Amino acid sequence: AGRLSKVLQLTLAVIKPDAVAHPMMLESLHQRILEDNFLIVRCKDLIWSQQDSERFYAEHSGRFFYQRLVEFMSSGPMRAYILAREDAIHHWREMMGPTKVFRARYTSPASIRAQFGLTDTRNTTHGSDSAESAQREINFFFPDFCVEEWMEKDELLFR
Ligand code: RTP
Ligand code: MG
Repeated sequence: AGRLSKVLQLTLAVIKPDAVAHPMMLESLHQRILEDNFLIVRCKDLIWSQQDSERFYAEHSGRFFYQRLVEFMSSGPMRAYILAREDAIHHWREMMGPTKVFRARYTSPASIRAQFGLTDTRNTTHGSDSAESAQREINFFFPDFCVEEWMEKDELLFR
């Protein structure tokens, strides 16, 4: 019971190349992550090859935006985080706001995409959309990180 019984969840968050290119945007997003009580479990800067990008977004191959998405995501540095928090997956997606920037500005003006997004593709951030995606995406970005092992270390927090 008490505070330790709260259930932590892991999610994968990415600051996309459009936001990393702007130093103040990157700094501001990092601050927002801390202010919203996420624990930063891992953080790294990386650049994708076109192949990495195609592999990560394979589920979208065939969609009209696939080519520009793949090119954009391999166009420059990005930052990936493993974040822990109660309800982390849902909370980070709430913070990002809707995918489409126009919709984000209309329905969630305080969201990250509303404030910093440029277009429906260059929309500043990514976040896992389910526990299954989080597992897959954490493995994709951090192949050395073992979710099970990390959770066992903080057994009290995860039950
Ligand atoms: P994400 O997967 O990045 O968290 O975003 P999401 O679920 O909100 O959006 P999804 O439909 O899965 O699309 C993945 C990413 O593709 C780009 N996109 N461009 N109309 C367009 O130009 C368009 N639509 C989607 C975005 O970068 C989106 O985050
Ligand atoms: Mg998605």
